Amino acid sequence: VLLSKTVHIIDVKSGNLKSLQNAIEHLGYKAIFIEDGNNPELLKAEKLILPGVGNYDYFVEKLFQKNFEKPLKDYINSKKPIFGICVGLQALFNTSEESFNSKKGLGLIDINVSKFKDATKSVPQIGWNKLRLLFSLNASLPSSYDSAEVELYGLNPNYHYYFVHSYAAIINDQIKQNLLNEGWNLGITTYGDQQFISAINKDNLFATQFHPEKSGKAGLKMIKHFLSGKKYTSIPRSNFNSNNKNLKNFNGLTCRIIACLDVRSNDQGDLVVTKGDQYDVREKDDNGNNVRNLGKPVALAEKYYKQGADEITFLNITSFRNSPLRDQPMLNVLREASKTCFVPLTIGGGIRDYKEPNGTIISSLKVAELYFLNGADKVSIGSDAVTVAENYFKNGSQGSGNSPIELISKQFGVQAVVISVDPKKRYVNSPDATLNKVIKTKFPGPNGENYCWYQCTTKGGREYSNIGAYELTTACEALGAGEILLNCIDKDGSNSGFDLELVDHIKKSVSIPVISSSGAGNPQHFREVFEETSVDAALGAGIFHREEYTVGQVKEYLLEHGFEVRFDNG
Ligand code: 1PR
Repeated sequence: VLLSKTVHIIDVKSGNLKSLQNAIEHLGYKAIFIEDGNNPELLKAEKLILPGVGNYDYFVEKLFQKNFEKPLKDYINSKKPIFGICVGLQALFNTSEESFNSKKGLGLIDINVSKFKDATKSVPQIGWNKLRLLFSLNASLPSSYDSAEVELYGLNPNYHYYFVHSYAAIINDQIKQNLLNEGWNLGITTYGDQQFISAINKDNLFATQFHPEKSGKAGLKMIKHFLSGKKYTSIPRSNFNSNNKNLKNFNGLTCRIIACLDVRSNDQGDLVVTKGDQYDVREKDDNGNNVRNLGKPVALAEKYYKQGADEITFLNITSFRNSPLRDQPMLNVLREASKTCFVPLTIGGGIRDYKEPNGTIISSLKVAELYFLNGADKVSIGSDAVTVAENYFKNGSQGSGNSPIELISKQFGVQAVVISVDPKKRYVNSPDATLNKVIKTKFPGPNGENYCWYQCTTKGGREYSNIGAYELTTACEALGAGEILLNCIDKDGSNSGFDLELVDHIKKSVSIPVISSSGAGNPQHFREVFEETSVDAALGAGIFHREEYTVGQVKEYLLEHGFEVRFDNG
């Protein structure tokens, strides 16, 4: 492979780099990973990427421990191109509020990273947002260009990019002006009432806060322009005025639509996508003998990616029966899907500690790491989260420090830990009928009960816990979870719409994003949940598997009704 077709990537084992490698290979380049700054291979680099996923402290500490400081600074001074992603961008600045012991970054740009305020918006920011490009007066834009018509490394203000972070280089107009005066080109994104640096560039140095390798075609285009050194291009004519300012978005984010694949082995031992009604996945017309088979996981994931799914979730729904370390087929699914689906992938099912038959303990952290290495961006914890939350309350609202939620979020960042909740609605006559938080429901129970709570279940609804969904999500947020995937057993497969009361109830319990799941039967149901609750994303399974609607049709419908959605362009 020609050196010009080679990209060196700094790897400090902080999260999913598989997708970045896949994106680079998809564009016809070869990726070489460098795990130590002393590796002489680094001196050969002509194009370097500094990808940072996860926790700032962990990332920066590893960068220094692995002797990258000097070679990185030398590389930057040599004027060869370098591109930082996410925490890789943050590491260029002075320091971050995320750092418990005030670890310093590379200090190349005089800015500090701080945490988003969560009073009026979900934190982390997870989803698809846009950016405005501001060019420094020193930028040598081609003279025929008007700066309003210029793309920077293919970045286009009309496209959406995938963001996932709690911390950012939050700035005001003064800092912005100073940076422009110092010769920096900036991409600025607004999240709620705060604006932050989403892209920054001067000379050979370029970095983005969002993940281009997870931003569909728009992101691939950016990577391609960076790799081929195409710094300034004019915005394609067809993109002008496509920016409809009156669309409703959520603090800047589009309506995020997730396609979910429940995966399990069928009786023949093949891994299939299945779908139940109230979690029963057996065929109804053959006396429940066969697991419903709706297709192959990788092929379906790719199909939904092409339809414009903003994210794809795989739930390994029988994982509690075996060890995921030997669950190679599921790892294969991720590896293959991440080669063609350039949006975030979540994997759930079996993220917990295991005892192997020979007595060896395999930690949940190890299991999660294996999934990240194979292309997952987030892991979703179901049954184990319930046990962890029960212990948290027994312990006087204290974590043990060793739970999967705490361990995984500490190493890989809170944004990588999703809690999958499988609640069942329980009716009661009065608010004090249970110790759990109760709501007044508009839909009285079979005996006229006007109140209900949502009981947590484990093992795919097979076992019940004493705690409610509200209590579970509160505890998990406190322990370091970054997002809630809110299913509902009563609604699952019913095509009757999301349980809006449940969504509302859980949104009140946390400030991390909540994904509503279970019950989507038509595009109106998606509109309803975005209109009537402050949900952050909505997930559908059966509606897409049965081919009643495509993801694209759901988005078209939302757009027609005034909601901002992302289409895969670039
Ligand atoms: O407990 O950490 O091993 O994780 C197991 C995971 O598998 C959990 O996330 C749990 O929700 C899921 N799961 C377990 N059993 C089932 C089952 O169906 N028998 N599926 C199951 C959960 C719910 C959603 C579904 C939505 C939308 N399925 O994934 O996709 O309800 O469906 P719809 O749009 O068709 O209504 P652990």
